[in-house]
Amino acid sequence: MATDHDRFFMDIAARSALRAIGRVEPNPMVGCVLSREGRILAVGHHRVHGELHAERDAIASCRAAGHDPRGSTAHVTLEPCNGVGNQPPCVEALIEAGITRVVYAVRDPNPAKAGGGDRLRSHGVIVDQLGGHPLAHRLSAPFRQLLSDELPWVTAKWAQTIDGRIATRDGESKWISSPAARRRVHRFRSRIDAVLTGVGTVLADNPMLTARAEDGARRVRRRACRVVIDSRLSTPLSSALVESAGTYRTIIVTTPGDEAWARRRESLTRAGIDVLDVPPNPDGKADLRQALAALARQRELSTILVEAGPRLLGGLLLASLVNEAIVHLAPMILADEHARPCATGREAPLLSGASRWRLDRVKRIGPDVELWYSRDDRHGRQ
Ligand code: AOF
Ligand code: ZN
Repeated sequence: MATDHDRFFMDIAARSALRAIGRVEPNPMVGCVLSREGRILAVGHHRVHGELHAERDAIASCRAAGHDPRGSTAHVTLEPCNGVGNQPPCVEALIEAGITRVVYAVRDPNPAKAGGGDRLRSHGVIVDQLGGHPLAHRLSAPFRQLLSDELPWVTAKWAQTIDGRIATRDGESKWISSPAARRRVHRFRSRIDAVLTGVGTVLADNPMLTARAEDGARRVRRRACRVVIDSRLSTPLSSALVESAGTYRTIIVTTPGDEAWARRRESLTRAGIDVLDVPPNPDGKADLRQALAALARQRELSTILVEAGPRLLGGLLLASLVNEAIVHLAPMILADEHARPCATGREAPLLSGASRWRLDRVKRIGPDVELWYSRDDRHGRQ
């Protein structure tokens, strides 16, 4: 039976795991706490893709601190693995180390690694599952979605005024959020596989979409690939994105068109753009679900940050393709009904037609507020 103590140790394991965000994907982030008689002996996590798993990391630091892990309890955010991959099975490490009880939060959905709980039990280890731990769930949610739906984990980000607008009626949006909030966005970009936007944003803002470590102190971890959804291939060869395609990997997702389209495709390819063709939707535009599936399957992009205008974001939201939203709320009011909202694309006369989101985190950043939401699937997908 899992207790309040178990929840406390699991919190620590989960927060430790989160430190590796952007370094282990597409695999799950995993954390592990070793304790004995309620006292922590060691904390470990899976730090880098393909390297030591959380359990072995915790056991190693336990020994390095001069403690014998024998007779201790392991709290792990994911069921310990039971199969060989880049790493040997964690169940063997736990048994060899003499761990007597294992508490895990989420079952390992990976068929090649599953069954760790039962294997431990067959060796006399007490095994409990601690359910309902949102952060532990979040750590492996992108991995589970990739396995089950073959879709990347999509986070949408936008900055809005108090009255919910992301730009003026003329499209002016520089700047709604403060420099501190924008620096956070740049840091976030260094933790994901791709930044995705629409051709509308490219034409309006001519963005670079790169991860600048603006504070200079923090090392950029991943260089997010830039992705533009551009069904007709209207991205100008003179855009900042195309001109820097030799330096920063850039993908344009499109759908097959006429001869002029084919010529533009050729020029973009020559300019160093990776052009990805996907089938059209009924409106003749690149189908968004197919686009994301192709980015995951053919380009191995498993985490995507969307920084797009209202139509593309609306399209992704309406197709239930957005998992999380990060909203920067700035102390400004436009009070103009033609100012741009974050998402458009349908008529929703009834509140019952609204999709539901859960507020996971609130953080004050200078004059702004950062809000983290995740899609609440308990109310059904919308
Ligand atoms: C654990 N503890 O810390 C992690 C686990 O290629 P490998 O060997 O690194 O295996 C990756 C798979 O192992 C991953 O997809 C997931 O099923 C599991 N991750 N398991 O017991 C860990 N990171
Ligand atoms: Zn493992």
